[in-house]
Amino acid sequence: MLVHAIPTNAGYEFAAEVRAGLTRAGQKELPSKYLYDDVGSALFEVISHLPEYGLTRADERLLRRYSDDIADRVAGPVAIAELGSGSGRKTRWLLEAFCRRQRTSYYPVEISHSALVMCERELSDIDAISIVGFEREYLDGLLEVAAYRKSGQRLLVLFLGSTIGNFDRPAGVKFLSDVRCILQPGDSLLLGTDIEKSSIELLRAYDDQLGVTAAFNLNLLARVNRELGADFDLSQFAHLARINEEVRSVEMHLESRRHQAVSISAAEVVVEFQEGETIWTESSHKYALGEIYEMARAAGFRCEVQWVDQQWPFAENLLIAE
Ligand code: AVI
Repeated sequence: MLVHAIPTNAGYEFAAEVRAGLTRAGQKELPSKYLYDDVGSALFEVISHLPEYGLTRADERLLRRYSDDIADRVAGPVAIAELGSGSGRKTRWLLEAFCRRQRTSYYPVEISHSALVMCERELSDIDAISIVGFEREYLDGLLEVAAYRKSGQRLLVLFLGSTIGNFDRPAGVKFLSDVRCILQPGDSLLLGTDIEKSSIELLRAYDDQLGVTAAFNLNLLARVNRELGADFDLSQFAHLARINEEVRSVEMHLESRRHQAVSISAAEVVVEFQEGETIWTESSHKYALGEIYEMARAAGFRCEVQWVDQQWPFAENLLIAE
């Protein structure tokens, strides 16, 4: 696979965002995108197999069951761009369905180099596929994919796994609008969304018995230690999952077990934590089925079909650019 990578000053950006998030007045926070270094991505892969966390399996079930239906609806020559492909495992069904119909170009867009490598290993045996990976942020990668489009070719964008839920609602609609601006009328977006469920189910899913989600969350502090020379004592922070009824999300936090100060060398800062104070690390918003039609409309799409999993309420939504 050809991988387009660009040198970035990622280390500098990470330090700046950590400093800004931990020194802001009020709720301290760290951006959830930093949960996914190699260790975090591997832990997320384990989460996707946990009995308590049905989201990824629901996504996969829908893609397996409806991939032919999706491929029939997005007819004609098509290039497929996937934003945040991960290992590519769940995309296989869909790509096989498209490749049974015609030769298909697949462009995974990922900030993680190792995920792109895994993705190619997982999918390159499919007949009639060509894979070109973009090691980029989502919208930068999509812009480049759009520049590769051949005349008469449709673009299908995949944004699966309810990653949209990790944006707050206004930012989610803004992101969909930004995607829409890069597309042409008639192009499509397959959007995976996790549907609202009980607080009990959500707390179980985001605070599993084995402690894998806790490790996934705590790894963010371990990463700051590794990459920014910080001295977080991981045993002095606890994983916390909490429901935010107002915005219909489940939040992950890291709670300081005592009053303590942490030095972060590359960010040139010492941060003080009170006992019980938390760092907010992620929100996963959950959606009502009808709401997705409204979000689509607000972003310049029309929601043509919605496929819903019965075992774990989750929807695959096919949006068409208007
Ligand atoms: C990637 N994302 C959709 C997951 C979610 O459910 O919000 C990340 C995750 N966080 C904790 N468990 C899984």
